[in-house]
Amino acid sequence: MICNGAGNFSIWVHRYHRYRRYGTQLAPIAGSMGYGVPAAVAAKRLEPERVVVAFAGDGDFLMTGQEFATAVQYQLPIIVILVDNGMYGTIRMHQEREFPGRVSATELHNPDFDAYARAFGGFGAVVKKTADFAAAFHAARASGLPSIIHLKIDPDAILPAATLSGIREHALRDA
Ligand SMILES: Cc1ncc(C[n+]2csc(CCOP(=O)(O)OP(=O)(O)O)c2C)c(N)n1
Ligand SMILES: [Mg+2]
Repeated sequence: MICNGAGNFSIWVHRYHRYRRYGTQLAPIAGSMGYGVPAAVAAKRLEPERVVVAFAGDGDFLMTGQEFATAVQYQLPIIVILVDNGMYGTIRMHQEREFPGRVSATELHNPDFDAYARAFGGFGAVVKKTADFAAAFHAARASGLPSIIHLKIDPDAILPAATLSGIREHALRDA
């Protein structure tokens, strides 16, 4: 089961993952941030035999990430894939498009999310290169613990087919 909150990080999931079975997607129609992690906790509690993965942005996770404690308390080995670009990327994208170069209140100063997972009694790993992802995912599954895989991504990678710097350049050209 795949769960997600709201933010540009979720676009990759929706664009590249094909949901093949009923009951495999938990996502907020209203676009509310913070939905994915608590949804994963509930899903794993109801369906303990299934693999439950929550995709979260850094901003998204910080809204309800304390529910990781509930996963540990009830021994629910969810896997959170935390996509960290150091910002509210969606909002920054709109800022660059409408007011190129005028960045306002969209940067985030994040904790060490893999250490956060371990502090709660879960499993945490950092991934900085795509090639390292599979091993981290297998280690998370093998741990049997609630897990956070902390992806440090290039902040310029704002959409599958556009960069933040490209959006800014385009907006400056049109201005
Ligand atoms: C509860 C809530 N507050 C605010 C918003 C508006 N909003 C949509 S996406 C977004 C930023 C998402 O940031 P992040 O989770 O880091 O994902 P990114 O876009 O960087 O991938 C905001 C503030 C929202 N959708 N839901
Ligand atoms: Mg972000």
